[in-house]
Amino acid sequence: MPKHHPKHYYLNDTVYFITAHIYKRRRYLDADDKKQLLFEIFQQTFSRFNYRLYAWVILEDHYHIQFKTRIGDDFIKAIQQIHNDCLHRLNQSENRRRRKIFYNFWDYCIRSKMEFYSYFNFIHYNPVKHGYVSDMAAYPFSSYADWRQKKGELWLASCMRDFPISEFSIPQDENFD
Ligand code: NI
Repeated sequence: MPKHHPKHYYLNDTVYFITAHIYKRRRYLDADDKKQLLFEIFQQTFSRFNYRLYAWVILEDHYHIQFKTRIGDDFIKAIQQIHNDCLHRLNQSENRRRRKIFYNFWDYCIRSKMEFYSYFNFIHYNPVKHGYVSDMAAYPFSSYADWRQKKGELWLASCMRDFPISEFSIPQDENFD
C-alpha cells in the first residue's frame, strides 16, 4: 500500500462547488465564443465522467460550477481535463502556445440542502456581483436560462428568497487588484 494515498479524498455521488481563476486574473475569456468553448468543455468532460453539472457561470477571468460526482476518484482528472482542454483549444486558436490559463481551483463539498441552494444562487447572481449586468437573467453565460426554462422564473425567484445570498460570500471570489 502506498503511504498517504488520498484514495477517497473526493466522495462518490456528492455535490461539490468549485472556483477557478485564470493565471494572474487575466481576462482571457473576454469574448462570447471563448466562454462558449469553456461551456462545451464542461459538458463534454462531465458527460465523459458521468458527472452531473447543476449550475455554472463563466466570467472573463474565472468560473464557478456546482456538480455531482459519480466516482470521486475521477474528480481531479475531470478538472484537469477541463483546464487542459481549455488551455490547448484556446491557445491553439489564438496561436499562444506557452500561455498559462487555469492553474488552480478551490473546492467545497456541499453538505445540505441549504448549502446546495446558497451556492446555486451564488452562481447565478455572480455576473451581477462582478458588475457585468444588473439583472442576472440578462447574462448568457450561466445556467440561469436553463433553469428558467426547466423550472420557471417563479421557482428561481423562490430559491433566491428562501436561500438568500446577502450574507454569503466566499473569499476566493473577491476582486483584488
Ligand atoms: Ni465570481
